[in-house]
Amino acid sequence: MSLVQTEIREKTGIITLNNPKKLNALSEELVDDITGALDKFQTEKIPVVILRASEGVKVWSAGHDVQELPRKMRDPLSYNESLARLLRSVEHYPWPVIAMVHGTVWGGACDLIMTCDMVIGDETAQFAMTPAKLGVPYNTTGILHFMNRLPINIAKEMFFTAEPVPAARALQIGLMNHLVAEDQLLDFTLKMASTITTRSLLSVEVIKEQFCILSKAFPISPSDFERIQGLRRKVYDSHDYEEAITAFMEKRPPVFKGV
Ligand code: YXS
Repeated sequence: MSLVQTEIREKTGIITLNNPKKLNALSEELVDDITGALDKFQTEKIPVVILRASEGVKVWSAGHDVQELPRKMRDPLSYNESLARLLRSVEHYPWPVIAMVHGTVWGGACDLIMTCDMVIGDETAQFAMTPAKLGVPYNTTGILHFMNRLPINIAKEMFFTAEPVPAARALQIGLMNHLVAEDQLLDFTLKMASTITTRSLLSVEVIKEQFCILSKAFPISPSDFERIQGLRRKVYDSHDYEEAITAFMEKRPPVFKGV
């Protein structure tokens, strides 16, 4: 039984996250179902995709499935890990992927939203970037997603406070393209999607790919690359990382020691 529902309306593909009992946490299984749906739409040359959660959910997605994070001494966000694979499949879908948000978005799901090409939400939408709460050394490509989309001071505030950003503020800082009333969200999003389907899809595809290439055009020296790897390892090898994951499982606040 798939954890996503898919449909095609007026040449627009819709992928609905549908694992409410796990608050649409981005488990391996859910990630495989989302990437499978994107592959299917790509084969059918569907020119625009809407990524949404089921009607009326409180939580759009609770982020990475914490139960699937390594407990210690392993990079929780490495290149082949499920979240990274999901973000790349959205990034490399040839045509626009629009995030349609009703409900709260957490951690890796916030990065998923930042990787979608556009974001449209209603007044219930909230976005929280949580690695500092979970003792996680976020990865470089993920931080770049936020740097490309938000002023760096705003991106830092999201990472350092891990506090949810409410819808009006998300619109103001440019995290969301549009903030629309809950009862107009789907129609508004479908209307934008159908406008895109009337444009030259070859041109849209090449422009999207150029945005993707240019947004990663950040020269970094091999020694800086290795320094980042070393810094991140210090975190996922730390007491704080192991304590945060354990505390989450034990439903208690973590006690960080900075080591
Ligand atoms: O008590 P049970 O067994 O029913 O389980 C509870 C929660 O433990 C579980 N759950 C999750 N399980 C795995 N991974 C998750 N991310 C996750 N979130 C929740 O779902 C059951 C119901 O949760 P509960 O009782 O807290 O629901 P609620 O309605 O009171 O609160 C909803 C939330 C989303 C506000 C709350 O569940 C929450 O704060 N969840 C954690 C959100 C979060 O911090 N996500 C980041 C995950 S780590 C990640 O994405 C990256 C690695 S990073 O941190 O680096 O960005």
